[in-house]
Amino acid sequence: MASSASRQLFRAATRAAAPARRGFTNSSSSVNASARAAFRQGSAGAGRRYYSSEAPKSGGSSTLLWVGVGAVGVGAAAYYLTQNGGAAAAPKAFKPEFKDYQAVYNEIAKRLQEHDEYDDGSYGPVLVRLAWHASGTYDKESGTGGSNGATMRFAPESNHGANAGLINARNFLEPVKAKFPWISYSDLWILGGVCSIQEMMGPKIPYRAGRADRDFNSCTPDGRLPDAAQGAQHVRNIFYRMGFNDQEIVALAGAHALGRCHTQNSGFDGPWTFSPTVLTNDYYKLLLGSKWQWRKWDGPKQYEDKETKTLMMLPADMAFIEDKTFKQTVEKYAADNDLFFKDFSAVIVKLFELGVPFPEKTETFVFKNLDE
Ligand code: HIF
Repeated sequence: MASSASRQLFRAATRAAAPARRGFTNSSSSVNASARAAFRQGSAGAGRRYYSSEAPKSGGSSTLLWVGVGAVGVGAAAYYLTQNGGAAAAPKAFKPEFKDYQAVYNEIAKRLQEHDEYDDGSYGPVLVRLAWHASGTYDKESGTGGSNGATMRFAPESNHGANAGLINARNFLEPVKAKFPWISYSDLWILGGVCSIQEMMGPKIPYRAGRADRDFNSCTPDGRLPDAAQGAQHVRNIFYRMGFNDQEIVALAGAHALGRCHTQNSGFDGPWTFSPTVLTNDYYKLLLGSKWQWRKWDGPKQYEDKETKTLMMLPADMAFIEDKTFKQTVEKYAADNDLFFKDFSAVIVKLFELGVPFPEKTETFVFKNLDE
């Protein structure tokens, strides 16, 4: 099948990219070259340019479904308490420790490996997007939104256009929630993002637990997440509202090295890099180093790279080189992957913790990767 051939080639490209990243210097052009070769071969052979995506297994999530799942969660927690003391003994509150969160991390990482049939061979990118969309609703003025609540389980937030396709990520994490019912959905979704970044060869992402789930009354209004069709001013408005500065916005943007756009979700189509399941600074390198032109198609306005026509940029991505201030930071990260990793780790932690009222002295965990 065309789609599975292209997926396998992506995985080959991913493997080719992996060792080079470990001993990273300042250039991964050889990585790019081999990944590009594999990718091109795939496109030619497959007769389609780039898709590996399948239609999502089920459509939008309904409130009912998620309320149902929530009830299962509560039931499981009750079961857990019964098994661990029961009603007769004074119920001892279960206080999860580092090892318990590491066990959840390991379970997610194992599932990532087992379910490599999805998209380009990994649920990682869509899990990162879930963690970001859960967090990116934050408004620093009102203190509303953010990752504390996991309100995307409910309509109307689950049906917001920007969240299309994230049902795949939420469903992927359901068996993990069932196995570890003590973890809140809000902590689990962020842990899913942390685990995915680390397992996709990104930097360590320090993690703090303590988010509490909320009900649909805390759903944020539509329109808090960025509109990909707009430019620098819009991107600034959205991220300034969360409390980020220009350097931090550009450091975050490197996450678009991961994953792809899907016509069935956003209307846009294609990946940003040749190795969409490995985090590198390739997003910045390609943004600066490739020639970009409008794609001629009957979809929304997006760019394609002139050379291979297999990669894409959104109008909002292009803002990072159209705007002079943004562009200077893009140049820094394109030249130095270690600097990108350092700044990316710091800023994604900030994003994932927006609006979470951690008690003082909340412990910070740094998880071991599955292969460590
Ligand atoms: Fe994305 N992003 N994002 N994004 N994003 C998409 C996919 C991913 C924007 C738009 C889109 C960030 C910022 C912005 C990821 C991670 C991050 C898609 C495609 C769109 C349209 C969805 C689909 O069709 O399935 C815009 C306009 C942003 C402001 C510049 C963050 C910095 C880059 C904050 C970020 O971390 C990831 C990962 C994906 C891939 C998801 C997938 O399913 O593969």
